[in-house]
Amino acid sequence: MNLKQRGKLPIVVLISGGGTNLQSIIDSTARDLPVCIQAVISNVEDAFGLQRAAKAGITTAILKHHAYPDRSAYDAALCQEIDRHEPGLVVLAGFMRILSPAFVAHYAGRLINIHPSILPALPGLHTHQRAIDTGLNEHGASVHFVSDEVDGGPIIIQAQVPVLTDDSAESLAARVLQQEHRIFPQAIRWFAEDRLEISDGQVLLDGQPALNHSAGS
Ligand code: NHR
Ligand code: GAR
Repeated sequence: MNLKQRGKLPIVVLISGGGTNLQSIIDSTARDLPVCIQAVISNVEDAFGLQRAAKAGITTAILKHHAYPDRSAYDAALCQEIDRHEPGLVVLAGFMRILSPAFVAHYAGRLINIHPSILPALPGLHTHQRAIDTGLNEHGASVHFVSDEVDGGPIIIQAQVPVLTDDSAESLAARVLQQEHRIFPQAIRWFAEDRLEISDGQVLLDGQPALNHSAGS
């Protein structure tokens, strides 16, 4: 097991896929992000993000949802695996399974997700294709605290990108991912520095509405 490092917030990262957001967090910790990634857990056996974690010397675990009778059994096992690492923050970085209310309650106020749209627009899956199909001019990404309402929890930071006339879902996703790699480490930094609070369903940064900061860096 990783040793916890002095003054650093222990976090656990959940993934299902390529893990470029995980990589941006790993790279930020190698610079000055004051967190220590205790473990990376995937529900998908061959998620490339697991290789990124292993390369960085981070403990990994695979918990396949198919192996459990239902969502609550899976979530209970996931909870147990996460809690072994005693994280102060749990990060969903491209994790593709909806989490049950019991799971969300267990990590209330210390569970965050990055979602590839400017919420409340386009919750759910396949957001890039939907942005194109709907004819949106602007798309982007949001980091939010996770609540029972999928993609409906309090928003910490957002970033906007233009939708170009010749965009495919892939080209648009690549433009959005560049922004994700900037705003996710930023949100985690604010959390680790204890600068975020939730008040009346809204996120405050240093006591002020956090979304005012989204336009800047
Ligand atoms: N859980 C809760 N309770 N609340 C949220 O806001 C959550 C969550 C779990 C994941 C990420 C979310 C996203 O950013 C997320 C937010 C998966 C689905 C989904 O429909 C929807 C939203 C998100 C992630 N998943 C299918 C399911 O049945 C499975 C899809 C698949 O395996 O490919 O869980 O978009
Ligand atoms: C990211 O775009 C993330 O916002 C999105 O999946 C991608 C994961 O990329 N998340 C969801 O769609 C959650 N349902 P990554 O594995 O390279 O970080």
